[in-house]
Amino acid sequence: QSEIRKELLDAFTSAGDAFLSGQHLAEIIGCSRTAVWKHIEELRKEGFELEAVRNKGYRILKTPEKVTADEVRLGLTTNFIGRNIHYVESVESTQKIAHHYASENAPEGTVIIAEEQMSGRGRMARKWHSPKYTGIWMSMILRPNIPLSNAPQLTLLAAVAIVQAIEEMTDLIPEIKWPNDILINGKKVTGILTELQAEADRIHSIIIGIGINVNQKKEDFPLELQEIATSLFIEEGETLSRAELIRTIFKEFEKLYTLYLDQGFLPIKILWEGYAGSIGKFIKARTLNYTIEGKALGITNDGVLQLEDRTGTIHHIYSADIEI
Ligand code: BT5
Repeated sequence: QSEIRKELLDAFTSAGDAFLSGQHLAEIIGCSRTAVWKHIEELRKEGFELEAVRNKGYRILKTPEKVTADEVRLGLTTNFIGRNIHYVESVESTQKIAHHYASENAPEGTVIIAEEQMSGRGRMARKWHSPKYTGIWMSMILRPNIPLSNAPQLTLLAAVAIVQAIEEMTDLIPEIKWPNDILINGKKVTGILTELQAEADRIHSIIIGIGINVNQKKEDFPLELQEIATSLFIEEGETLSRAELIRTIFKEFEKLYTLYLDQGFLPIKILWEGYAGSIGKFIKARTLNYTIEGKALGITNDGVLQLEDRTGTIHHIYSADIEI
């Protein structure tokens, strides 16, 4: 947080319900009125509701809801997912912190939640845009006793849990795009990043990173994302409680994860296929080394994508970017 921002918030705190003029704010803080205005716009983007009245100035009507450990815990019904939460306002990447706690033997179900990520990451060193107070940026630590090769199944499991949670809280119909995207009306609303800590063939921990665009407005996305990304707010037209969505995801995730440990991937696979948009369609799978075009037949019992090309050969795709 910049010094100007801190002083601005302090000024509003001491003003209480009273209005503060732009001129007055500029004087207290010792910056230009343009700078004040710029910071007020920033606050609006972060979810502060400010009233502006001519000849009077500004006052804060509502502060953004946060997703602190306490806020998430109130109303939490799970037994182990999200029972241990590490909350941070601002962080490089929650994945990084989760790796740290995972190697310090944090209990299974520990979750790191941040209000903003300065260098949120996607797969293959891509960036994940994670602006303050508007989305869910979190990483979950799991310690399943499964072979290394089954780890990708947990990405699919997480996707099902998130879709179910979104359906529970909105009227939207999300669609899963293999392996790690959730789309609404063709635009990406969620990305999932699964990382591992393992020795030989033994999994020490799996870290599932979840990024969900919740309350962003279209202009909150950088230009290059505006056509491919969306938020629940944009699609539903209503602000959603991030804390409640997090709790709902924890609840759905714990149910599916318990089922998975008990019965294996099959029940998850059946649910996943019900939400997958691309099965039966012609798609392009782009991997690091080659691109295959064909019909997506489905996923195997291991969670691997099966693609049938024009010659009828069936390819097994372990990781790729999909174009529909
Ligand atoms: C992903 O990668 O979709 C995985 C994203 C995982 C983010 C979470 S947030 C919590 C945890 N901590 C982290 O640092 N990461 C995880 P991938 O399939 O590689 O997609 C990345 C691409 O999605 C980018 O290259 C952009 O095109 C696009 N993108 C970036 N930010 C986005 C956003 N907020 N919404 C939608 N699309 C976005």
